Amino acid sequence: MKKQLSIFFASLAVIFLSACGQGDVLRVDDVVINLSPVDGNPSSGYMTIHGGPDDVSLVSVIADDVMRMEMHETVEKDGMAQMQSLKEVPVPAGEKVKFEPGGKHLMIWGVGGGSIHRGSLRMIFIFSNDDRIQVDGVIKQIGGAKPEKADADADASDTAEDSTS
Ligand SMILES: [Cu+2]
Repeated sequence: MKKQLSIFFASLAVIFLSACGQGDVLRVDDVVINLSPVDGNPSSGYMTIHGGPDDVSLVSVIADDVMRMEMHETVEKDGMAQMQSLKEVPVPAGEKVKFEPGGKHLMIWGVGGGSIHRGSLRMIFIFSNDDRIQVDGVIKQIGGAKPEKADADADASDTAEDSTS
């Protein structure tokens, strides 16, 4: 009887250990879209991806309320910053992958007025293992600068309300 019990506990320990190794959950957070202050220019998107139990790749990011969205990376070539589009972004198991200014980023054209008004954009991140993660990205309006409109008209009122961000 005693021997059976210790076998029972031994196998229980194994179960706990393996559960421990799978503690990493593939997820996306801190999704922020910096809305371009200039109409027609692309906005940029940033986020943090947390790798799950397996190596995967981010293969696409989509949203109903945009015209176009691409994954880009800013790289330096001969002292000049250049952007190249990325077909997929590896997300190793248990590791963090950041999209941030000066590095990988989302380039977003034509963010819909409804989303801008709500201040959030519903996005779906699609991974190579068929995981689809829906996240509402926070839309931030860049305070102040509206270079093209500044002297064209006097709509400074709608830039003023977001100048704190
Ligand atoms: Cu870009």
